[in-house]
Amino acid sequence: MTVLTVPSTPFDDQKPGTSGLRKQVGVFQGEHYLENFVQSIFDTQEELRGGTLVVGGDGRFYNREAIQVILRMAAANGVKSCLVGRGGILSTPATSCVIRKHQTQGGIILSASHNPGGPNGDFGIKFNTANGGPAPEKVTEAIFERTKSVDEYKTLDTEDIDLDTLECFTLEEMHVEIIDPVADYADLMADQFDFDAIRELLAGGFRMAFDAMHAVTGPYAKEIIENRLGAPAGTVMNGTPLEDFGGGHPDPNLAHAKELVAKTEGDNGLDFAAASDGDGDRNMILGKNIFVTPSDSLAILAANATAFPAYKDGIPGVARSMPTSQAVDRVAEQLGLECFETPTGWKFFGNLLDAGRIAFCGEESFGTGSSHVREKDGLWAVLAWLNLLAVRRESVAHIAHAHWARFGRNYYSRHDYEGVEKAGADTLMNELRGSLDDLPGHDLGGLTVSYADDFSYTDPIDGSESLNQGIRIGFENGSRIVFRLSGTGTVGATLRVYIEAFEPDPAHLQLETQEALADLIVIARDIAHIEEFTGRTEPTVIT
Ligand code: VG1
Ligand code: CO
Repeated sequence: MTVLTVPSTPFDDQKPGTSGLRKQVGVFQGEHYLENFVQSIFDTQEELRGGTLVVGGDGRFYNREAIQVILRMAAANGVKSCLVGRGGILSTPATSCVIRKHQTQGGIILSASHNPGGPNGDFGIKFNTANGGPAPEKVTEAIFERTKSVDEYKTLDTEDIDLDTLECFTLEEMHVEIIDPVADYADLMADQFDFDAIRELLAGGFRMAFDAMHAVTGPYAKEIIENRLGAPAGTVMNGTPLEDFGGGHPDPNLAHAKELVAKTEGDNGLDFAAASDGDGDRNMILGKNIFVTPSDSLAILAANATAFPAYKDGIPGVARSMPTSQAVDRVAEQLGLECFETPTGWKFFGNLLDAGRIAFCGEESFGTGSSHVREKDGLWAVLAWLNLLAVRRESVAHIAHAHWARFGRNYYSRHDYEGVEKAGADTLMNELRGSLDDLPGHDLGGLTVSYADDFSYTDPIDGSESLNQGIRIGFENGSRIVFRLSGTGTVGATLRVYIEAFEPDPAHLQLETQEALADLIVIARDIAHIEEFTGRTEPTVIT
């Protein structure tokens, strides 16, 4: 084998964030940028030598070029075989599924998830370990350390391979198999849920839509929802993955999936609608005239776990990321389940899932999942809701209202201040951090602070510690405000403010969310001096 060793210079900005390394496309197109990061993966993940690697992405601009680069480098670095999604396509949860099913040594996912794509958009790369999950912090730190000194990379001088036919190739000594990106994942979904019951529901006049947002879930949703479950053709909207996601933000929320939301409104609104993001790991759940917050969705699915064939005997426990509302905590308490609060990012659920301590977990950022894979899974959540609706034969609104009546309601909203100046955002967080010690016992806007801290987490399985994961201010009445800076953006800084109020009174379960949270929103703005440090009077996006 003729391996080329190409000299390069290390970059100082290749630290993975909440979910992999994300940069504007132009940065990744820069000479040796992608190569240095990939070489750092091979240099630190020794089991890949002689092992099998899964490679795929969300189909965004630069996906195909990056895959060719990675395949050549994999061969030159002694990887024995690669499984590659046809057309370079593999959703994030499908990658996790393929790694686990074929027991590979890991996978590389090319995606910047919900960030816009296209030549002027973002690109990203992420390494998943043999359990199918995002690399834990000790792995991403080792990769980052290596990027600081890597000064050459190994590759081959070979032609591009054809990514579009289901065939096997060899790249020098490495075996490459182009696989159907959908088949293994669709089979896994059929094992998890009662497809017969869902088929019956869909055949009985139930009206739904799924918006793939021109991103990766189109082929998955068409195969599962239309072909296997029999929904009418056209149920899947925007179902062809495009390199620029049709110019939109492939982010399923009330701000970016307006067309879909409109279909659920009014007397003739659809019974059910859902959407997923760029790489297929997020989900948004809507019913007729109702939006189910991701935090509520997690709580409702956890409370109904035995409705799903894969969990008919119940679940051991649940977990949520710290800023996610405490709705699921109430379910865990009533049902006697273990409940964990982890830092933001799916990588923190991996150990708990592997150890069998939890089966369901979720994040407020439209992420929900279970132990069937080690990533959050958009279509899994959509199918879980369909399964639940098929079993209960009640509307989405009825299920949500009944849930609140039983467990109380956690009103919840996230306010994002996107693209603010980094220095101002850092000062805001530092000032706030500095004021925490004095807050407990104090009155803020008529509410008494019960605790104020900068969240830190010790993994209960391997003892690893993660500090500075976001500022929490909790009040005696159960309300909570959380502040943190995004770790996925590529321009400036994004301040996220998470606001939550608990309401047990059955007479107050139907308020409008922003109204129910109005007092807390003012407290949050004042205590953090948001206008002073960001120059903004209003958030960019409210979800
Ligand atoms: C955001 C979300 C976080 C999620 C992460 C990756 O991170 O808040 O909950 O795990 O995106 O999701 P941040 O650091 O920007 O708040 V995805 O679908 O972009 O892979
Ligand atoms: Co995503």
